[in-house]
Order: sequence, then structure tokens, then C-alpha cells
Amino acid sequence: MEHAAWWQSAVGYQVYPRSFCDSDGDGIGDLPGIISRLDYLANLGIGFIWLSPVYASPMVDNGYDISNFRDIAPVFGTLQDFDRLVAEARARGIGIVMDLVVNHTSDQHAWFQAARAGRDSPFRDYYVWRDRAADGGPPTDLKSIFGGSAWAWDEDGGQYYLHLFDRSQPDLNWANPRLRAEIYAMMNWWLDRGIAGFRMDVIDLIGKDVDHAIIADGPKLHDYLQEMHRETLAGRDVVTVGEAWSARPETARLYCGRDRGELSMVFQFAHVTEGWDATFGKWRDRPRDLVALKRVFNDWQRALADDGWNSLFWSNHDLPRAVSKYGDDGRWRVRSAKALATVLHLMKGTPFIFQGEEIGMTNRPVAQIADFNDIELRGQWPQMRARGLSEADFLAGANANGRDNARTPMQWDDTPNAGFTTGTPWLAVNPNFREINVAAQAGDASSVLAHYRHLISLRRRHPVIVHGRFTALAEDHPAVWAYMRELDGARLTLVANMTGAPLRFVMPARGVVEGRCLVSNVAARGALTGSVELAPWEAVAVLGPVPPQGT
Ligand code: TEU
Repeated sequence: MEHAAWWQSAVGYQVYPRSFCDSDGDGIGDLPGIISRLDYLANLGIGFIWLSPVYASPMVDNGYDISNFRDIAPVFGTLQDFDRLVAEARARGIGIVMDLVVNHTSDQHAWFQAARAGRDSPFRDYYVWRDRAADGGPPTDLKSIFGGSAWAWDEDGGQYYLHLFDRSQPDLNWANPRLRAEIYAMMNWWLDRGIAGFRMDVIDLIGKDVDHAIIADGPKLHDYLQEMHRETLAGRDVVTVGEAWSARPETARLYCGRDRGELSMVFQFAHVTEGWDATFGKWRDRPRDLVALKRVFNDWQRALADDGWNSLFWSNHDLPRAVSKYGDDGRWRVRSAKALATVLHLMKGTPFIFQGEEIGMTNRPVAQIADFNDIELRGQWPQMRARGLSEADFLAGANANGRDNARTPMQWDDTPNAGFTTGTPWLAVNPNFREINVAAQAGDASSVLAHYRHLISLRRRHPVIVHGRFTALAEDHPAVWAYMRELDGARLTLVANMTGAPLRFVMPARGVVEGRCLVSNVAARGALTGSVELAPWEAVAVLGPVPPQGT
């Protein structure tokens, strides 16, 4: 067994700073607020925090539009606060992973201000400019992910610039070596401050070839990632997770294979997009297809079985709440939240928890489109309407899958605004906070929170969870999720009923196990063999010896 990297046996926790904890009553979470909750996170057992962007920003996309890479946005605090966060977290054994947003900057960034001053600006080539088409319109019909053309006209220089996201988020030109050197210097500046690594925003877009309309997974992508590694990461014991919507099981090892010199792992989204509509994407909701969902995870487990490493997550700040999307946030909220956590955390890879998931926070539906805050949603509604999606369907899709769901404030207790702020929260708190909050679960051994804490602690005690070989079981079963992990003669088998109806499941012979129950959300079982009666959303994992003859 190779020596495990620290980030393989750790659990990551995403903090979306705007919505985590507000220390000064302005309704927006901040760094001192995060510091005040570090004991909570240490007690949960996490190994590192992925901190969504806290850099200086006009906040058009909540910080994913950076105007100064080397400063902290005043709403979040100061560089001193940041250094204190790193130190206080480290004192509790927690690393801080920064969000590296380098596909684009804010249009308020000094580079863009200089670049747009004119065609002969020394910074012009830091961004992607093209002349207008013969008809006077945009140079190509490339679309922005936030709706409309990906090209914006700039009067001063008389050219269009590229923005794959909002027009205030111009894309950087990675073909320019000076730009790349500036990015690497900036990364080293943060690494030297003692951070534990980077989550890299839409990193699969940086190698784009705009003139051939190749955007994701472009021809230069891996050259740049290898160069970045040489210039910044090599020799440092840090974790890197690249956000790569385009990654496939066949391409994953290019990012994280052991001899590649690129990243620790990627966030891939096949389990997310698997559930999207072919025409309207996430804006038309579709019922869950468990067999298809399992297949995605199983394929990724197999693809990275011997080389590379998986990230494991249900949710993040761009996605719906896990229990609302994949579980049952009504009658079986507590039990299904635990089942989802169990299924995810016992696969091979590094699990990530999105803030609030560990207490079973839910989506917060709104009654009308005007009530949504998210920039992507507001940009996409006119596009979807033009393509024929009805208002009712869009509203349903947005409530099911929109980004506001995950961004409602963290629910700490049952005091006004859920203990998130003494002021007016920037985004309304989910009205269910009086029932669902940290304080209500803190001393409750049957809570979702206690279940997460238990799963995280198991990882430290049982190497089979970190390193064991993964084998999918009952892949075509429409209601049951089952797999086993094996290491050094030990077998861990997981079985979960992913529905609200009881059922009888016949254990496949090759997965049977007898031993002790590691985790359960209904009642302990010492064996998984023969015919197993599963209660609604029951999830159970048993650890024992691999039976003789490997049966
Ligand atoms: O997200 C990448 C991205 O493309 C998302 O907007 C996602 O595709 C979309 O929600 C799916 O419909 C990253 C960040 O996570 C996101 O918050 C930023 O808005 C985006 O990049 C731009 O930086």
C-alpha cells in the first residue's frame, strides 16, 4: 500500500463565505464569522476547507469575478483576518484551500482596465479580443454560460472581448506567457501564506481555442496545467481540485494520473448532468434515475481504480441541496440525508461536504421567477423562454436545480435569521431553520450531524474506506445502491435502499459479509447475506473478513 496523501484520508468542507456566518451584522458572512465556527468544523472532523472566493470583487457573481487577486473583499474582512483564519484553522488541523478563479477576471481588474484602454496597451493580450464580423455583429456565435452572446462590444478599442460567463467577467488569454507567469506568481504568493491548496474554477476552459470553437478540454489545457504544476505546486504538499465539467472517465487520468504532474483530482459533474434535460438542461426538472446515477459513480470508481483519485460530492454552491435533489426532503429527510451521506462517503475518493449538508439543509423554493437572486438564472430565463420553455416549467426547474438553493444562509440555531446574522441576510434564510439547525442537532446522537461526524471518524480508523478496492454490486437494481470495498483480507459491504418504500433485497453472493456494523441509519446489523429486508432509506455497512474462496 502506497503511503496515503493527507488529502486522501481527509474530508473536505466547502464554505460559501457569503452565507456561512456574519460577524458584523451587514447580512453577509465574513472571515471572522468563519473563524468563530472553526471549533464546530474541527468537531465535525473535516481536514480542509474549500473556501469559495474571498478576493476583492465587485460581487457581480458573488466573488467569482475578481478585481484584485492579492486582496480580500472588504465585506469579507482583511488580509490580516485571512492570515488569522489560516493560523486558527491550522491549530485545529484544518487546511484552507483557496478558490482559484483564473479563467476570467472582473472587468474591474487593473489588467482589464489597462487592456481596454486601447489596442496597443501592453495588457491588451491578457484578454481575448476579436474584430467584429462582416455584418458588424459578434465574431462568432459562441454563447455565454450565463445567457446571450459570449462576446461583448468594447467601444474604446473598437473590438469584441470574450466572456464565457457574465459580460463583467472577461476571459483571460492563457496563450500569453506573461499572463501565465503573473498567475503563477500570484499562486505562489498565496501558497507562501500557508494555504493547503486550490480548488480551480472551470479549469478545463483555460486551454480553449476560440477560433475553432473549442472551449472545454482545449488543445493547450494539459500543457498549461503541467506548467502550472512545475511553477507553483511541485514540491509542496498541497491538494488541488480542478473543476472540470467536461471531464470523462476516459480523460480523468490526464488531470490526476500519478505521472502527469497536474492535479490531485477533479470535480466532475456527470452525476449532475445525467439528470438534466436534453433540450433545456437543468431548467427542466427530471425525475431521478437511480440506475443511471449509480452507473456514473461506478464508471468513475472503475476508471480511477489504480491510478488517479476521485472527488466525491453531492452538492456545492452551484447545485441543489443533496437531500432535496437525490433524497426525500419531506417525510424521510433525516434518514435519506444519512443514506446519501453513507453511500457517498464509503466510496473510494475524497468526500466533500457543502456547508449545511451535514445537518440536512434543504432547497428553498420560491413562488415566482422575480424572487430568484442568481445571475445565471436571471440570464438564462429569457433564453429558455425564447426556446419554448414555459414559465411554470422554468420555475419548477429553477426551484429544483437553481443555484440559490444552496446559497441560503447556514442554519446555526432557531433564533431570528437562524443565527447567521443580526442584520438582514443578503439572501433569505430557509423558513425551515427553526426545525433544521446546528444547535438542535449538536447533542442528538440520532441527528444527521451526528451521522456525518461518525462517517468522518470511520475514515480515520479504517484504511479500507480510504484505499479499499471498489466493486459495484446489483448495478441494475432500480432501488438499491450496493457496493463493496476490499483491502488486505477485509471486506466492507454497503447496502442502501434509496426509496421511501420497504423492500427485500437478495445479496449478490460475491458481496456477502459477516462481521460488525460500521454504520447504519436504522438499526445495527452484523451480516449482509441472503435475503435482506430493508426499511425505507435504510443504509447499512458491515465490515468483516473476505469469506473463504472469495465468495
Ligand atoms: O462554475 C462553473 C459553471 O459553469 C457554473 O456556472 C455551472 O456550469 C452552472 O451553474 C451550471 O448551470 C464556476 C463557479 O462554481 C460558479 O459559481 C461561477 O459562477 C462560475 O464558475 C464562473 O466563475
